[in-house]
Amino acid sequence: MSDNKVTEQEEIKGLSRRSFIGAGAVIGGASLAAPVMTSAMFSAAATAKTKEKMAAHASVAPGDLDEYYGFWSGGQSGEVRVVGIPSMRELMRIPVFNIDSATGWGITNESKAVLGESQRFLTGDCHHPHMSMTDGRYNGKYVFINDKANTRIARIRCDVMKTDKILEIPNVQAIHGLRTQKVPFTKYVFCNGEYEIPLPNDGRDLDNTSAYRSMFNIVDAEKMEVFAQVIVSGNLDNTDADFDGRFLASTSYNSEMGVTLGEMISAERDHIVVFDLPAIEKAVKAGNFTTIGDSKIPVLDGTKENAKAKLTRYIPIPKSPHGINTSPNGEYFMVNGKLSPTVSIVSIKKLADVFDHDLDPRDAIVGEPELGLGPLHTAFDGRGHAYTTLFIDSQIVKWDINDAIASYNGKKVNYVRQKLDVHYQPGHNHTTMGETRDADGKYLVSLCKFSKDRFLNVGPLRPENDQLIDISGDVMKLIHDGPAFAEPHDVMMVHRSKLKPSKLWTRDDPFFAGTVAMAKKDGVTLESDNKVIRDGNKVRVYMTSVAPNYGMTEFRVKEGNEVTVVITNLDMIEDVTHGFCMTNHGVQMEISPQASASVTFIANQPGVQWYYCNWFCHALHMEMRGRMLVEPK
Ligand code: K7E
Ligand code: CUA
Repeated sequence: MSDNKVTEQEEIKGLSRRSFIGAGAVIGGASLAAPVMTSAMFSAAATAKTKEKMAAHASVAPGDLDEYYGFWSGGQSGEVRVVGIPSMRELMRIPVFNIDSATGWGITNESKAVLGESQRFLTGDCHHPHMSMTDGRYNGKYVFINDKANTRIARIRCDVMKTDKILEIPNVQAIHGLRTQKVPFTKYVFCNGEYEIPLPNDGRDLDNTSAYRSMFNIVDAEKMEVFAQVIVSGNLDNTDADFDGRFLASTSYNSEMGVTLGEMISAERDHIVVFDLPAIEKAVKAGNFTTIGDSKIPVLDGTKENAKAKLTRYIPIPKSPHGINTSPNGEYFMVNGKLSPTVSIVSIKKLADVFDHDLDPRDAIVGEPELGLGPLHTAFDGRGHAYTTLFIDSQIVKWDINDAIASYNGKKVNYVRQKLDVHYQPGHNHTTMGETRDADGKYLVSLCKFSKDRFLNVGPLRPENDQLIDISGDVMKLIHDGPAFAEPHDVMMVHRSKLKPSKLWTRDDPFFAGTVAMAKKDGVTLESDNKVIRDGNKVRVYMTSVAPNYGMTEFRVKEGNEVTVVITNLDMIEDVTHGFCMTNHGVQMEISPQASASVTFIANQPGVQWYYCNWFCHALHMEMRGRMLVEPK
């Protein structure tokens, strides 16, 4: 709609707005009533000086620390990344659903214990990282993330920034939307099964699509076990929780339960499903549930047809909604229209009347501002503004929530405050602390799906572009382009005061408790012993490491032995991480200060096999190596 207008940012780049893929065709003809102010109307023509000023704003000087931790979904890479805000410097990668050559994730015995049965999967598709909360505020304890590819969720411990639990969710397919309970604390993690399947999905009803179902999943956050599953009408996409501890709401883009694209977008309206958590807990407690196949998980009927159970309510929403976001004042669920140019504002207060006093569900909608083409996700600044990504328009639209509600009530008022071009096609956006009571309105990140011409060409596969936007003033300002590999989808940003990561491991950490127990059985003291234990065909090699030495520079095994190498890093100095790599065996791992790590492999090649430290630790790091002597059979 502002195709011929030049915004401040584009003037800076000396570019005019690019037209992009013809996605507009999907909803061609949608009219947009809201008058629009572009950035250009807010500021004088941009100059090189403005550009300099903006760059200065985004930079954090060498040696200075960022103000926020960003937890970035790693998309199809299956990992989570920690990024400093506002520098956008990548600080760490936390392997979750992937195999990681640097840390040995998926290779070490400790990580395999976390992966459990699900280590048979080598892939992951992460979308939604969300931190645990207490009273609607981040508590710095865990970050949870979904795996759409293999129907799992994982938990990351924020003290050591390692994944400590992975859970496969049965009876559903493709976990997509995920949120943590905000109030009173994160007792549960909520996640949506996106694709509809027969229940149980054991070969029955292959062609009987009317028997397919999606389910909402409630997971105990401490135990990492499924507490209950709720069958719904339609499918489930994204979800969010209220600030009262009562309602959850999920979007459904396929209420038709179609199996082809045409069928999925045939109805004029889809819906959101609102779940009443205390009612669900009560039903489970009362034993009012069934189970599916040999799974013992309580399954509740929350379909439209079972309205009398009062577990759920369905609110009609324009066709194919996508993201859903709770405003940080706890008043509204914002339902992003995707195929509709609107966001539907659902009053959470009125939801109580829908459940308790049979108010018409559609009456819970108190606003439906028209914002632009392809609204996908909304973020907040804590000052009454909402920021919605417009996928098709390639813009972030900033709008005033109260004015949008007033406009819905017939008042002539312009609720759109600004539209800022982003590059290009944004999916999620997220503001600093914006999903909590502490929303501080400082920065917004726009996760753009396409970077096209923003960076040097790196071949047909391009990076995404995660753009940093300063939202602290009246006008949004784009201050940084951040190329990122493998579609992040979503991100959450938490003030650094909320997190206190450890500098060293503590020796009693549960992460390597299994290894400690194994050593104890072998009569080995990990902190001092360098010992080989022979147990039939199995050989366990225990050694210490202190830069630049391994406690053992050779050990002897027989061809075909199953060898477990356990290393305990005795270094007490921050950042002195050692590694262990057995050449030609596909084996390597990280051992950070005061940690124990272990790896098991078959000594299948007779001869001299050198092992070495593969994390640079000391001037004599190259010399930190030893020999595995393998006697032929
Ligand atoms: Cu919009 Cu998976 Cu949150 Cu992608 S989802 S954008
Ligand atoms: Cu130890 Cu490099």
